[in-house]
Amino acid sequence: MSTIFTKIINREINASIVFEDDEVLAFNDVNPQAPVHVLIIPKKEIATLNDLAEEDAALVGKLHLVAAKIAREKGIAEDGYRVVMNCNDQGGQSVYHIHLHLMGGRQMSWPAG
Ligand code: IU
Repeated sequence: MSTIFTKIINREINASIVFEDDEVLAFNDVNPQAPVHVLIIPKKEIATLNDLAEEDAALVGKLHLVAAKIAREKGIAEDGYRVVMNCNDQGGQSVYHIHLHLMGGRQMSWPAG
């Protein structure tokens, strides 16, 4: 089932886009939890981490490569940052289209809440 992220991909809803290619889109989170908070999503609709197929392995790897590229561009690579993907309700997932959160620009705490 499609989510609001498909509307962002299709430009039916505005987002502050920071990266795009034929497979991946990245945009600033509308409710940032850190000075840098970017969501990196595949254009392919995959609801949760549980729904990944073997054929998605390269795509998910690419999400991480894009995260690292954006981190470098935003100047947070050296100090450090966090990349996280929430899965289902107890994991804190609210939009059921997989996405990496790239967060940085402040000290992260651990364990995550
Ligand atoms: P989550 O891991 O599924 O909880 O993350 C969803 C994120 O999507 C969350 O950080 C929201 O602020 C963000 N978001 C957004 O950037 N734009 C939107 O239109 C909606 C959610 I809805």
